Amino acid sequence: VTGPNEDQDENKKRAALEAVKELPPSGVLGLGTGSTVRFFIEAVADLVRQGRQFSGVCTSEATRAHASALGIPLLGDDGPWDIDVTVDGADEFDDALSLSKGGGGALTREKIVSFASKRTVIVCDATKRVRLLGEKRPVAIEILAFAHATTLGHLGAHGQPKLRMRGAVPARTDGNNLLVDLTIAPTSDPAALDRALHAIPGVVETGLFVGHADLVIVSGGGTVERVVAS
Ligand code: A5P
Repeated sequence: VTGPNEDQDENKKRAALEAVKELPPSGVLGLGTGSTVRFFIEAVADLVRQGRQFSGVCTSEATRAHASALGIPLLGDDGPWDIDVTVDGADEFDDALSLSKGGGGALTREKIVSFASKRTVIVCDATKRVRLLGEKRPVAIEILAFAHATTLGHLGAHGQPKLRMRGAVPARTDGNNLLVDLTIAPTSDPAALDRALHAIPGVVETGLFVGHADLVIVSGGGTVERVVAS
């Protein structure tokens, strides 16, 4: 039986496996978070079993649990690290390779690890490609729990903010903060929006990644495309 979800999973896997070609012979890898990167982490574990000398820096506790169970040597969370390449997923990307991330709530650690990396490679299926960020998905924002209702009010100047819930209680990040999903008017200037959101006290980090991605590997319609910034 095939269905849309299976196709999407197949595309996620194709993109993730293509990213293996971007790895150095050995070195430090930033390990992203999400359902697409899971396939990449499995491929790295296979390489480690074959004797390749990789160690990983994790962008979430979920990734740490997965990578550690598969036997990938992992570095601690404190840094500093000398990361050769980070491979991560995205919720949306545009032609300039600006990204919207954080659907899984790991945006802050993801941004720190990407910023500390020589290269960042994004892997995704074709549903993540947009003309303007904000077209399909709200922008994820990590905020402090303290005064969160006040922070939500300020975020309201930029769109419709919604506190992310997990059942009856607010969702918590690995840093024990809260998450907001901000529905915005699709933007051609995500850098300006990122700056404006950062100016609000209580905002820890945003899911807008501008100038982070060096390469997006996108799979869909029977092909795997490598997109670099236009
Ligand atoms: C995690 O918080 C996110 O930034 C993920 O990288 C992003 O949501 C992509 O996840 P999927 O690969 O599961 O779509």
